[in-house]
Amino acid sequence: MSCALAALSLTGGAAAARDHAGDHDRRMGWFRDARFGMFIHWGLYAIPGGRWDGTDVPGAGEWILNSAKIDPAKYTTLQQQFNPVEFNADEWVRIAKAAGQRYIVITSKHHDGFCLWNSAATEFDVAGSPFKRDILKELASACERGGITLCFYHSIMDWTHPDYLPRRAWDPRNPDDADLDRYVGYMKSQLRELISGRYGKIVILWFDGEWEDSWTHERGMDLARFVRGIDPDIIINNRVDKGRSGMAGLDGAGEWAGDYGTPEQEIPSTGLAGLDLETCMTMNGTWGFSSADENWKSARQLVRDLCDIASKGGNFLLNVGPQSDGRIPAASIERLACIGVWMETNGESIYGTSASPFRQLPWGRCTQKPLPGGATRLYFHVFDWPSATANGTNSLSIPGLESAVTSARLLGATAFEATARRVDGGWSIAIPVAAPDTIASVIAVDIEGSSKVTQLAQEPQPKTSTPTDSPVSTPTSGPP
Ligand code: H79
Repeated sequence: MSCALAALSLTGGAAAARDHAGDHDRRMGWFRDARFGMFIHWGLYAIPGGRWDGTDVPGAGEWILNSAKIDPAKYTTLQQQFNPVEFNADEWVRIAKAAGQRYIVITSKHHDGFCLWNSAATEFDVAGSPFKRDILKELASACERGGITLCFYHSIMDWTHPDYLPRRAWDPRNPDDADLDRYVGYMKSQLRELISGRYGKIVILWFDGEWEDSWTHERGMDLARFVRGIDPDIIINNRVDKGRSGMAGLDGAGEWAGDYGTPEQEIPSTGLAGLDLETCMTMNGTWGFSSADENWKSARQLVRDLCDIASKGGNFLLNVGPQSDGRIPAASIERLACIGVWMETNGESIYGTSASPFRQLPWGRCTQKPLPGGATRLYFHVFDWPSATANGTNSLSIPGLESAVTSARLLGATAFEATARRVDGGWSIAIPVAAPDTIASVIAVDIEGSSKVTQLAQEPQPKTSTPTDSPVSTPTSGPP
């Protein structure tokens, strides 16, 4: 297995939402601890896998109905081909756990309207396919067995439902018969099926496809209220409402429904005080399976993205797009396994941490965690390991750290004793000549009290890419 493949760096605007309805901090405690999850985009679109009528449709995975301007009546016939005989929910859960992921967010329904569970409200579901099995039920059982938290992505936009509006421009159905209020009733009855206990406790409802004009702030507020009426503890992302601006997904100023912001394919340049966020990202360029898309990010870059996001106080929701036979692509499994090896040693620098107190560090990132008795542990993620001196010693300088260091330790390298000394303008930590981990070596530094840093906290940081990373363009998904 190779862990040093091509890389991608992403930085961008911040994203968030304010919703302190009910007990926001209590329901977000789990989220802030979890930090790393698996996104799963799976549905009928895995069958064409980005190809339609014999040609690759650029950028198309889960968006193929839209990208290739397919008549919904034709698209829905894919249901009769849906038979993923290799689907094994326990295997998916094993892959997520081995990567160090604490939760799964799976598409109960994407924009195409196809439902991965046996829904009483529609025939356009897995029960009406040759496969018949309730995928969400099997995944819920596997998650329970494996100790993984299950969450659902549910699209507001629906390209095939007879009552959803607006229709795609090429959709030949007469829109006069459609009734959006009736569609909302349909969606609510489906959400009730999904979050009333049949699939265990669903921790996050992840809405999407809210940006069309037909979806209003009032509808968003009403839907959030409806969901909380069924489960007051459920976490809801900001896309239930209109409170995002573009892919950065933030309008921190407004009073929008939703517990957290959802930057898509972006890592905010800073964290935002009081606003939770979760960056969702693909490993190649598409969310749904695409046979032609080999533009994979390296495991190294993905680990660094995880560190970068954690240093902003956010979660990382990393996507897989299973194939039409039910298997997660081998390239994704490989990368997740590499990340898992890194997490095995260094996971404590990610889980349950909060944002960096440093405005910028020249060689990497930082997270922090309170220790009992009021002390603090800082975790330094060193991407660019310093060069050793001619006499064979090496040191890492931590500019701006004013707090008194009480101990320093290299994660995964028990033989080496890291020592710290105060220097002008910060601290210097004695470190080994060679980096213990070529992806990111982590140094845990305990300090007295809470962190005191002379730089201002949380201002823009440089990109995460290093000279050896080959630049690739930011992947986007969706309408061309
Ligand atoms: O499910 C995956 C994608 O299929 C879905 N979100 C991820 C998690 C997605 N839906 N749409 N897109 C991605 C791209 C949409 C982009 C735009 Fe827009 C819609 C551009 C203009 C309207 C986003 C929303 C930016 C501005 C408003």
